[in-house]
Amino acid sequence: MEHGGLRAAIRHCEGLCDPSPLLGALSLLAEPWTVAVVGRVGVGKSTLVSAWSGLPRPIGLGGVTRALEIVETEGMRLLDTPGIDDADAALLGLERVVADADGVVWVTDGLQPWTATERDLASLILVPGRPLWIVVSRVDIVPPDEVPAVLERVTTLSRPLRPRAVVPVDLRSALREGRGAPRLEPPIPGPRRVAAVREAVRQVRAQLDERPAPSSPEEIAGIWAAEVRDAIREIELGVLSGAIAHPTEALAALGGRAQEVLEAVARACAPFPPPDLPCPASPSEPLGRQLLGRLAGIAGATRAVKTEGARWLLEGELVIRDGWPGADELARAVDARARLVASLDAVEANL
Ligand SMILES: Nc1nc2c(ncn2[C@@H]2O[C@H](COP(=O)(O)OP(=O)(O)O)[C@@H](O)[C@H]2O)c(=O)[nH]1
Ligand SMILES: [Mg+2]
Repeated sequence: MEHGGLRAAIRHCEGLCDPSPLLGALSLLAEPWTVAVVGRVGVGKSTLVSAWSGLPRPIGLGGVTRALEIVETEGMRLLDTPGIDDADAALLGLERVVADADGVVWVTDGLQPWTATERDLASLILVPGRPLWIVVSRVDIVPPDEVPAVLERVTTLSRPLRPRAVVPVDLRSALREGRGAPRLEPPIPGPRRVAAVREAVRQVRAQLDERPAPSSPEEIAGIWAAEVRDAIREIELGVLSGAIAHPTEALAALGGRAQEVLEAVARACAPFPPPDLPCPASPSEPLGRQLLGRLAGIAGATRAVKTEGARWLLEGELVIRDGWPGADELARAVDARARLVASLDAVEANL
């Protein structure tokens, strides 16, 4: 798998969250691709492992593989398994091996292709979704005109297992002539690794969810405007309903809503300090007194809240727009978080 996406996500965790789940996933991806080579006794499993790795393996009579053997070869870990003629023993030992592998190569003998035992065992042992290749060995000693029928049989009978390929091979000559075995398609992450990476991404997202995202300076401006307009509307309704009857009361009521508005903005900025926003003029301030001097009655009350509300809104917008001391830091934090989320999305999209 391409590790670049994960590396970028790990970089973007800096200052935001703990990258260790992603580091764990990265080291899992760097582990050699583990392929379990399974099949009946004497079908050519050890010969295949040998041809693949270039390392001699005990094969044939007297060379029966009795226990699982691990052969490391360029980025791959090949698991040469004992044959599976004894179904019970096979189930005990192989199920675990296959479950932990990234992929499975099932070797079937071209002279006895896909026997009933193989069919039963395959359906018991193979994990759905685990990449599977079927290698048909000994095609060199199958009469040439029978080869297509042999491959057809294996392909048809193994179809429910959805192998990635059915590959005919002459392993003996491959080994003798040092040609190596046919290469399987390039390793892909495989379900085991995909699940681990998804889980790591989930854990990092959960960390982010625990800390609410700060809003961007543009969003802060939006929140400010909405909150101030809400306060103005509420007091206008108070005037309409008769609860507020004088300009002085209206102005005092607007001032009474200021704390709530400032707190809403501060919450949106957290954990960064909010801008130093203004409050509406109170009836006792010169600005308030000046406004009230010109207004009276219910119409005056509406006028007072509209006028002072508009001034308050605009003044706050100027403070936010001109940038307050913490604005850059807040904008950087918002960007950093967006970059991390985008890189987590990219990691998942690449699986
Ligand atoms: N002619 C021929 N013989 C093969 C082929 N693959 C394996 N053999 C022979 O089959 C015998 C059993 O092979 P081995 O790899 O030990 O089988 P395993 O029990 O599945 O590990 C050996 O004598 C191999 O040389 C093949 O493709 N063609
Ligand atoms: Mg063997």
